[in-house]
Amino acid sequence: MKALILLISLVAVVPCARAQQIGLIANTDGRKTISLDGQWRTIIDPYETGYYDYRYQPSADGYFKDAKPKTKSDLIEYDFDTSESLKVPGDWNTQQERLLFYEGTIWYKKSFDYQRKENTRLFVYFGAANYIADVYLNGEKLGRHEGGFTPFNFEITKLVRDTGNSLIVKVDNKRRRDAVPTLITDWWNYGGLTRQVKLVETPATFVQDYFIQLQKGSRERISGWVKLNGSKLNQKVTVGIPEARISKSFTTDANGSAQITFDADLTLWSPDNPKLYDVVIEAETDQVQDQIGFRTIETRGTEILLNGRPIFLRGVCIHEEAPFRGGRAYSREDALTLLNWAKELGVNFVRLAHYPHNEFMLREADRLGIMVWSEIPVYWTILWENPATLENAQNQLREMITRDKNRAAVIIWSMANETPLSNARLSFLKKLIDHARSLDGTRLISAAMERHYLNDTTTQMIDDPLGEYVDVFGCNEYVGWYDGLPEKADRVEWKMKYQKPLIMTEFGAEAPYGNHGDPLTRWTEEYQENAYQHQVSMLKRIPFLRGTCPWILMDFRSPRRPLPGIQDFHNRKGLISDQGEKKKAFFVMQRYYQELRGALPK
Ligand code: GCB
Repeated sequence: MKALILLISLVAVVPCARAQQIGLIANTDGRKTISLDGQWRTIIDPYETGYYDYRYQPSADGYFKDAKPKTKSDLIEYDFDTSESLKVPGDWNTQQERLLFYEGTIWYKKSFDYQRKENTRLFVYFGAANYIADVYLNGEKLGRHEGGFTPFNFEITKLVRDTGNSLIVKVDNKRRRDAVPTLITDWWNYGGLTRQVKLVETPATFVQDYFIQLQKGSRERISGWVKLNGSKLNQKVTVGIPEARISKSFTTDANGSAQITFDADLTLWSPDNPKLYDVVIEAETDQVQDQIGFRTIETRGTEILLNGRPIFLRGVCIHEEAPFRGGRAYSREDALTLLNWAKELGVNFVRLAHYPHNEFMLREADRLGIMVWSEIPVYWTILWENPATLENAQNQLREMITRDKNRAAVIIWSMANETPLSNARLSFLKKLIDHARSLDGTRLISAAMERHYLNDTTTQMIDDPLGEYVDVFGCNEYVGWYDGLPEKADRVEWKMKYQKPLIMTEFGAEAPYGNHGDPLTRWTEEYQENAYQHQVSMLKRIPFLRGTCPWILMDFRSPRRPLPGIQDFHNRKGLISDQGEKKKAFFVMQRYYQELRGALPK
C-alpha cells in the first residue's frame, strides 16, 4: 500500500526547477477555489515563434515573458493585451470559424490579483488542456503536462504576487504518432483549455488525496487511505460520515499517509437508490468534504454483480460533445442534458468514450444513479513498443483514477479501444491493467476488443488473448453497417472463449435526423432503425451478454466523415441529433430497455 501511495503522489507533469510540484489534488470541489474561467487573451502561433528561436532552440524570451516595450525604441513583436480573446473553458475550434481545422499552438494569458494569507498554499488547477500545456507564471515556467483529458496542477505559493499576476499557457494540439491518442481517431481534435481553470487555496499541510470505498467483496467494511501534503505530516485524521454516526480517527505516518478501515452499516448506492453520504475528512490542519456512495461490483462466471446481485448494464456510449452548440462539452448543464437523454433511453449505465470526460459527468452520474465505464484514449494503432507511449498512457490512467476513484458510479476502468492483436500490444495492455489494479483494486477492468468470424462466416468468435486479464469483455461490432446488411444479424451466432461477462460496447448505423427512405437505403433513419431491430434480436440470443452500449447517444464531429449533405464532418450514428432530435432508432433501443426492465410484457 505504501508503494501505491507513493505512486499516486508521483508527478503527473514535468515540473520546472523553481515551481513546486506535488502531484494531483484529488478533490478540488471540496475546498476553496477561485475561478479563472472567462475570456483569456490569446495569440495563435502556428510556427511556435513564441517558444523557439530561429535556430529552433527554446527561446529565453518567448511569449511567456509577456514583455512590454519599455521605451519607444524597444522591439517586441507580440502583445497579449491587444490580442484577441477566447473563452475558457472551451475548445478553440468552435469559437472562431478560422480555427475549426487548426492544429498547433495557441498561447493563452490571464491576469489576476491574489492576496495570499499566511500559512496558506496556492495551486493553479487545470481540468484539462488538449494536448500539451506549458504553463508559466510571471515569466517563470511552472511545468508541462501531456494528455488532453485529465487534470493537473502546479503550486504557485512562492511565485504569486498580490497584483498583476500573468498566467500564460502554451497549448499545442498537434497530433503525434507516438502520443495517446495517436494520429488517427474518429473524433475531432478539439484544442485549448477545454475545462475549468481555477486557483485552489489550501492550508500549509492539507489533505491531498483519499480513497474511501467499500473493501472489495464486502458490503460492511470500508477500507482505504488518506494522504496529507505539507510539513506537518504526522497528524490525527478523522473520517466522519455524520448521517451514519461514524467518526473514526487514524494517525498519519511520517509520509503523511494513513490506512483507514472500519465497519459501516450503510445504505448501498445503486441506480434505483443512488444514495450519497456526506463524508468529512478532518485533519488537525485541514478539512475536506465529499459526497460518496458505497457499493460493491464483482463478477461471478458470466454475471456482473452489483451489491451482490446480478445486473444487466443497459447502456449507451457518449462522446464529450456539447449538445446544441457543438464543440467540447464542459459544463454541468452539458452533463445533465446528455445524462438525462441517456436516462430517457432507459439506461442504468454509460460508456464515456474514448477518454476521461469532465468531472461534472462523473459527479452527475453519481447523483443520477448511472453506472459508468471510463476509459483512456489508447485507441486503434498506438505505438506499443515505445516506452514513452506506455508511460504517457500510464500517466493518463493514473490521473483518471486519482480524480474519480471515489465515485460510486464508476464500475469499470477500460484500458483500450479496438486495438489490433500483437505481442507488443498484449504486453503494453497487461502493464496498464497491472497499473490500474495497483491504484484501485475494487473496480472491474475491461477493454473494448474486436472479434472475428470462424470459417462458416456466421459465427463471431471472441478470443482476444487480452481476455485472460480483464474482468469483463467489451466487444465492438457493426453487423448491419460495416459488416453486411441489417438482416445479416439474424444469422450471426456468438461464441466466447472465456467464462466472463460480455458487454457489447458498440454497434450502430448512421443516419442524419430527418433523412427518410426505405429500410435498405443507407443514411436513412429507416435503415438505422432496421439495423437496430435486427441487432436487438441478435443481442437477445447471446447467453453471456450482460450489457449493451449502442454507438452512440448523440451525433459528434469527426474529420473522418466528410460526406456532403449527410455527414458534413459529423459521425451521424447518434440516436439523437446534435440538436436534440430523437431518431427512429432511439425508440427501438428504448423499447428494448423497457423490456429488460420488465416494464413491458416480454
Ligand atoms: C468504432 C470506434 C468508434 C467509431 C465507430 C464508428 O469502432 O470505436 O470510435 O466512431 O466505430 O462510427 O465507426
